[in-house]
Amino acid sequence: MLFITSNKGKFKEVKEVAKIFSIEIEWLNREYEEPQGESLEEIAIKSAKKLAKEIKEPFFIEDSGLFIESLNGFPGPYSSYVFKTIGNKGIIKLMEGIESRGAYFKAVIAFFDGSEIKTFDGIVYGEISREIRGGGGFGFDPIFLYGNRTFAEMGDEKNLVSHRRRVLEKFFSSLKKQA
Ligand code: ITT
Repeated sequence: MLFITSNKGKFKEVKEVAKIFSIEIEWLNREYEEPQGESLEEIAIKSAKKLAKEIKEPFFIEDSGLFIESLNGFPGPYSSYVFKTIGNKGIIKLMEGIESRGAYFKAVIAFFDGSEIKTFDGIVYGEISREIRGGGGFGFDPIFLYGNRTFAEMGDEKNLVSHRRRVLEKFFSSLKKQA
């Protein structure tokens, strides 16, 4: 199964979960333009439709975001841009003095089966930490607390509970049912 992403950390996690389901993943390391949209679903579907014009075999993409509850879901669908601009330090700064720190990661998969596009989602709840912690993972992992550790401190354990793990379980189970 072809997985299109420019994010190496994502690919690594997807490959590990795929192994459990005995699914072989082929990585197409390609950056595609993400259209703006209200939701991750909308963005993922639009991106998959565009890619399906060129790529005729089945593939999937995965769009994720960090949603901070006291910031009304920011950065959400803008996570990639916000990570590149203000990064983890910027988020910690934005959250200074805010006591309510609830946040979640959401991942949406858009799967093109050769004729149609289907979507799946996965969510994990946690909190925004007060400082950057841990050397593992990628992206916002060093500021996302799951229990008393950040995802960046959890090593391989992140991949047992993450939004990505959850969306992949739904997606891979549906593939197995069809096979
Ligand atoms: P592709 O679109 O090429 O797959 P991307 O890095 O642009 O790669 P997203 O748009 O889905 O991926 O990701 C939005 C942002 O959220 C980006 O800055 C990621 O680093 C971050 N992110 C996604 N999944 C994450 C995770 O599991 N842990 C921490 N940060 C994550």
